Amino acid sequence: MTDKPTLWHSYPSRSLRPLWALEEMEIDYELVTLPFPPRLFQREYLDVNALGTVPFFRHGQVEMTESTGICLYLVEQYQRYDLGLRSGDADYGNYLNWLFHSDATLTFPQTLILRYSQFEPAERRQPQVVEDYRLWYLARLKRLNAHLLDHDYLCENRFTIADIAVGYALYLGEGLGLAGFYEPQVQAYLARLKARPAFQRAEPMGAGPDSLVVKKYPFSD
Ligand SMILES: N[C@@H](CCC(=O)N[C@@H](CS)C(=O)NCC(=O)O)C(=O)O
Repeated sequence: MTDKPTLWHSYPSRSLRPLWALEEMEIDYELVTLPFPPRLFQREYLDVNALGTVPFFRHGQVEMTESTGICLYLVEQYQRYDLGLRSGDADYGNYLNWLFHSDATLTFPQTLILRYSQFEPAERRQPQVVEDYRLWYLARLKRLNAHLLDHDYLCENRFTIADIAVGYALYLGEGLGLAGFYEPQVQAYLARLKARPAFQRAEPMGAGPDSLVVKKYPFSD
């Protein structure tokens, strides 16, 4: 495949994951930045991605909507196993597990926190849901807490897209004001990821004066 890939991205959404991966891999790509949520502020985006969600990714005939899946695609398609693992590698099961863990376990509770602390109109906010899922999220960090006691990274003790996937979940939690509840080894891991030049290039892309400002815990208005 020779075409340049195109990524549709909104600051500070999880489209940061493939953007960060593209920067790590130094792949030539096109970036389309959108206001958040594009479903409300850029209605014509629905013609590109009927879901209205970000990211959206196009590479030739390939179209993808899953941020971690796009990272995996980039590793495989560009043969960038310096940032990923092969199926024969001893840590491959862990690699897949962390990739899926990043959303199925770690961002899922945070979407409920976001929705019921700030995205819904005031009369539909649900402080009990917010508190329950704050505790749920922090409890679901248990596996990561244990792993990081004696590892600097998730797989083969080197940086891979599994760190991008899980690192974004931690960054989202930080945006929600929850990083103060992270164990010291998780705080140090997040700082290590954020210090990477590719993260520092990718993170501010698409940010502007009208960008979404995420309210932080305890979310008082
Ligand atoms: N599973 C998808 C989820 C995509 C998603 O829900 N993105 C959020 C931003 S983090 C979004 O676009 N929300 C806006 C909306 O639902 O309108 C992924 O990992 O990329």
